[in-house]
Amino acid sequence: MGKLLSKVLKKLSADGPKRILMLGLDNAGKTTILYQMKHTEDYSTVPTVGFNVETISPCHGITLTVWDVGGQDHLRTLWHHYFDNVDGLVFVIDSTDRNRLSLAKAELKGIFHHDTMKNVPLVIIANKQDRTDALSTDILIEKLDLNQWYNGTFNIIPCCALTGDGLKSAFTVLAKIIRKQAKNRQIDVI
Ligand SMILES: Nc1nc2c(ncn2[C@@H]2O[C@H](COP(=O)(O)OP(=O)(O)O)[C@@H](O)[C@H]2O)c(=O)[nH]1
Ligand SMILES: [Mg+2]
Repeated sequence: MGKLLSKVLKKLSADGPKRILMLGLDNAGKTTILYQMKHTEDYSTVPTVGFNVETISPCHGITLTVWDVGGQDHLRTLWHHYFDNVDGLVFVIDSTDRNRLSLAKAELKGIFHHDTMKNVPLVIIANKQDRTDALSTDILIEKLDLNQWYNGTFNIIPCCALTGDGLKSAFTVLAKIIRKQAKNRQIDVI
């Protein structure tokens, strides 16, 4: 898994460095995903900046910044430091956490209220799909109301962070959207 993921990330940074944010409620599986990233070939850690913010560089040219959203309003004022020049957002959902789906939705919507985040490519990781009580991606789309409020194309990828299943797909999809958007921007300039 590590090598495949590493290849995807390398491709993603081929045309220049990329800043990716990975956000989600606590317990969604973000740290577990980071652990999977640490198995990539030339992983290196960048010193942690801020309070509960983890920043890693899983391969050359990629910076992945991670924090928990939800329930820590005093930290929100710091978010804008990380919302500039973001190339992609990975939002991690615990597919078994029915009680907090509406909170996850509110947090995700809140992120896109920030001006600098409005057109940032989004991939949602529907994590913990190994569990029998996990909701399907179709149900999650419905519960998160994505068709109602999200303007761009969203992608929701079933994953299991414990095994790494689905992570390669998630980052491949993210890379594709980022590349497509960059191309469109070039066309706009021409
Ligand atoms: N069954 C299952 N458990 C998971 C999965 N991903 C994470 N977990 C567990 O969920 C808990 C929270 O994970 P963690 O990565 O710390 O979440 P974070 O708070 O978002 O960083 C831990 O006990 C993980 O072992 C998964 O895909 N399947
Ligand atoms: Mg964590």
